[in-house]
Parts: sequence; structure tokens; C-alpha cells
Amino acid sequence: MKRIMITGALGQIGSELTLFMRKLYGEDHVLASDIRKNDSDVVRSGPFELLDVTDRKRFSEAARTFQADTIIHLAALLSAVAERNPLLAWHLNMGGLLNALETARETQSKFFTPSSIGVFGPSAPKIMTPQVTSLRPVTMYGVNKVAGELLSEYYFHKYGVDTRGLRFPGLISHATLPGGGTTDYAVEIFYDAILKGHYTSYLRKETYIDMMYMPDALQAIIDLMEADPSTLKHRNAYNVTSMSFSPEELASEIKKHIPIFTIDYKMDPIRQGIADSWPDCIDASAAMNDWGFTVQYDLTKMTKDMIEKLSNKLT
Ligand code: AKB
Repeated sequence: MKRIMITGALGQIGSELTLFMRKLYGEDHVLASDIRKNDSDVVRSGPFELLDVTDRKRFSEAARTFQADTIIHLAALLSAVAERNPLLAWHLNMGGLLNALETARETQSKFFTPSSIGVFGPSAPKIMTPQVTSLRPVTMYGVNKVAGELLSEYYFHKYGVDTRGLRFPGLISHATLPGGGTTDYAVEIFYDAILKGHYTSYLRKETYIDMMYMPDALQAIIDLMEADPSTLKHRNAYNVTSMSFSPEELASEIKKHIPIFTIDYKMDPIRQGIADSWPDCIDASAAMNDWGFTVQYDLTKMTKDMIEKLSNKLT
């Protein structure tokens, strides 16, 4: 039976992945860790450790004590926060990742860390951005993610660490709010639509970005981690996506469920600049071919589910 250690377990992906993995592999087999503690299900439903991932010694001790054989390293700053504080982003995103990879090497653990569509920059094709293409991001987050992908691949080739990764698009979830990403609007809009009937978007109405609903993202992590290692041609990270839409398109989909809903636009130059440097839609065919990546949710299905689940929670 697996022994999985998750960092950043109280973040956007971790809050759901921890509970999902505990259901699949057993509560005591998934150690959640984070720099803070709260009274959520993640903390209450299984083992939990307070951990600052930049503390190399504590990271390694926690993994050894738990006898981890899999490390899921999620602790990181997202794009908008990283752009406002690039030095902190480098320290946390790169320092944390290096400690996570070193710990995986020492404990011979299987390893997963998310990458992002943020690895692409203006020189990559904007439409159907290929798996292998120019990686010249113009954001600190993107620089961190490209360096992180290269490090993961280096640990695979140099030390035989079984590294795996996904280039996630914006993730949409009714359970946890994202914290500091460029794609956060696609979650905030649902809260404001239900509670206020109105949303002011910080991205221009025609800004296309790839997105994915959280159930598909969680399943993609499980499927990639369960995949036969010999089928994985890319040890840095795979392009994955379910849909691409603009704020205007998402708003008109929401309007089908909440007819009074209105949207206006007040552009934030930092987040608009980041979004403009990213692709409109990426090509996930390498993930489909190598390990059978599939998704269940498109824009219509995701919007319906978000509104149903959030309405029950908020009203
Ligand atoms: C962000 O907006 O920073 C993230 C991402 C696409 O990596 N959601």
C-alpha cells in the first residue's frame, strides 16, 4: 500500500487531492503538510504535519518518519502573487522544489509536482501550443515553472527519481478558492454571480485561457501517477486542458442559469499582461497518447455543476 506525502495540502489543489487520495489509498496512507494549520477536513481526516518546504531538514525528516514512497509537492506561489513578489517566488518555488526533489531522491519516492501553462511565453504558438515548443516565459512564475520542469527531468536522468508532472491550465473548483493566480477570475465570477448577480472582471472580455474543472484535474494526477513508467516520454510535465474560454463566454454561459447576471470590465495591467503572454489554447495530445488523459467536463457541464454546488453552499 502506498505512503503518500503531500505538501501545500491546504492550497487549491491540495485541499481536494488529499481527501481524494485518502479515499483511494486509505486515510493513514496520506500525510498532509502545510505551513499553516486550520480545522478543515484535510487536517482532521488523517495525519498532518506543519511544514515549511524551504526547511530542508524538516522536509526530509517528515518524509522519513512517515516512510513516504510518493511525494506530491504542491506548495508554491501562483502567477499574480509571484509577479508582485519575484524574489519570494524564487525562494519558495525553487527552494521548496529542490528540497522536495532531494527528499524524493533520498527516500526513493515517486514524485509529482504541477507545472503550468505559465511555462509558455509570447514566442510559443498561441493556438494548439504543442507539448514541445519554445519555453520563454516573461513572468517569474513561468521562469520558476520552466526551471522546475528541467530540474524534475534532471533528477529523473541523473538519479532515477520517478518524476512526473502536468502543465495545468486555470483550475476551477467549488470547494476551495484559488490564491493569487491569473486565472482566479473563473472561480470568483461564480461566487459573485450567485451572491451579487454581478462580476467585475480584471481580464478583458476577449482574453482566452485554458481551464480545467477540479474533478478532471484530480483524476489526471491519479492517472499519470498510476501510468506505466515505460509509456511516459516526457518527464518534465505534460500539457493538459479541458476547455478554453474568455470572460465574455463564461459570463454568457452563467447567464443561462442566472438570467439577471451582468459583467463589466476593469482591467488589472499585471494580470492582463500575464494572461496575454500565455497561449489561448494548448494541445494535450501527448498526454492522451502516452497515458490516456481524458476529461469529463466542458464549459457547459462545468458551469452547471459549479452553480448547483456553490448555490447549495452559499444560499
Ligand atoms: C495561475 O493563474 O497562476 C495558475 C496557473 C495557470 O498556473 N492558475
